[in-house]
Amino acid sequence: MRLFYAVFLPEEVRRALVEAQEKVSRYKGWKEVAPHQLHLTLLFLGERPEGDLEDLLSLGHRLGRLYAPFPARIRGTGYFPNEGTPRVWFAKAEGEGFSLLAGALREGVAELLGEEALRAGGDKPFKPHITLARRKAPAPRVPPVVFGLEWPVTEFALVRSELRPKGPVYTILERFPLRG
Ligand code: 2AM
Repeated sequence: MRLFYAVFLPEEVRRALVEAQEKVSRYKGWKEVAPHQLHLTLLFLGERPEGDLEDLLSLGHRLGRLYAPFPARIRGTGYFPNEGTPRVWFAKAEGEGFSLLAGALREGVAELLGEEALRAGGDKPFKPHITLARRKAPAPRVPPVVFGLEWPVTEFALVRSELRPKGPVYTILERFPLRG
């Protein structure tokens, strides 16, 4: 199972991001992420054996009990990579809780499944973002979009990703409410 931990977005935030996605929709080279799939990845785990699920679920619940809801903001957009040809156009997210949770998940996963389980996500520093579109063919950059979005993050989730010809399909396996 291809797995990751992520935060999904409330309807009003999603609506604003979908509006921004219209900026790239006329360029064939950009493929937008479907509205219901918009998310912020906390930790990408890659392919894991089904036997790991129990540990990953209990880690989620344990951290949910430990961490409190926190405020998040989105103010602008950016590209990965920033220089040269971009692959991903994203909305930049801010909120201390994202890094705290991502760090705690890394630590927890390493403890339960070994450092090896962190390898899939690579060793790039954690940059909280919501991918809005992926570049599949030559397409221009779009001017930055400015947002004034703020919302409370009240839960995160363990998500399964299935790679299909039309693009990945994400299924929430379990939600972990933040009640710390
Ligand atoms: P992205 O949106 O920036 O591509 C599911 O693939 C989620 O995990 C996506 O949000 C993706 O981020 C993230 N992710 C992080 N590292 C990844 C990796 N090495 N391969 C695939 N997805 C990764």
